[in-house]
Amino acid sequence: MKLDDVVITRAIVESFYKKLLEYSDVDVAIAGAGPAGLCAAYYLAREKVRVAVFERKLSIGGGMWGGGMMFNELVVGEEGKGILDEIEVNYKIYQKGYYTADAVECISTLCSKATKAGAKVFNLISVEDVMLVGEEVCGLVLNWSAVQMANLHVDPLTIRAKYLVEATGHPAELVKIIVKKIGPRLLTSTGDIVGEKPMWADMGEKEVVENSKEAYPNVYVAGMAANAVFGAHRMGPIFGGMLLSGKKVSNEVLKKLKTQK
Ligand code: 48H
Repeated sequence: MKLDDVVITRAIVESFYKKLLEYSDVDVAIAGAGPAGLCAAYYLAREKVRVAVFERKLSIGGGMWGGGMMFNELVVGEEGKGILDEIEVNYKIYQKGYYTADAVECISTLCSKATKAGAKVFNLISVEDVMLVGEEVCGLVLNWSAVQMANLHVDPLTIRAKYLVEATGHPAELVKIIVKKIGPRLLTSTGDIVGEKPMWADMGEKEVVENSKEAYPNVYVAGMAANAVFGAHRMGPIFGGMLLSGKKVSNEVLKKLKTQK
């Protein structure tokens, strides 16, 4: 059969816009497709929650590709290993309580699980603001990353979500926007972003799971953003906490969604 170039164009444009329209009003919108954001997306989508993930970069996976200092192997502890079992990622025991997994297998599997469960990942799109109606944060304001990179004056578009998940990593960009625009009214000890503390793997891994919770009404924090917002340690290239954090936030949001019904 002869291929028509214009049919190819129409197929892409029509299917992308259909997808964007379908996901312009969702249950959960996640900012950032690193390990925490993707893991949250998987566990939510698995429960038939409508979830969209917006990722600034061309590639998903955030800081996971590089393992530790570009050695693309990950370490997970005992609890993190449970998630690798659930998502069917291979790992090897290094010594008791320390497991290693291939970073590329882990990201590609996480992404495959999340998207096949129904989560939609929109890459090349940056979250630049939140939608606030009255006192309620109820959506994300989005623009093409290319617009931001070229510093073009182009107005964004907005999508609605019942709940937002901040998973933008160390910079906690989404919560920073909330503090800048709404004021220091977070559910933290100071009301403001408390800030990330120095490296301490054992403590950081535990804290990141504890801190994965609501940080502003309807806004949940996951991954490194959770430790930045609530003020806790970094943990370096051990990734179990990121996965457990994504799962914990998905459970918190699922509870909220159930009480709404
Ligand atoms: C859209 C955005 C925006 C935006 C950023 O950095 P990540 O991998 O984040 P986590 O929390 O899932 O994982 C953290 C981990 O990678 C890490 O850095 C660790 C464990 N560090 C420990 C240590 O001690 O250093 O992913 C965040 C994603 C990235 O892909 C960004 O491009 C994306 O979010 N992002 N997407 N709009 N405004 N800001």
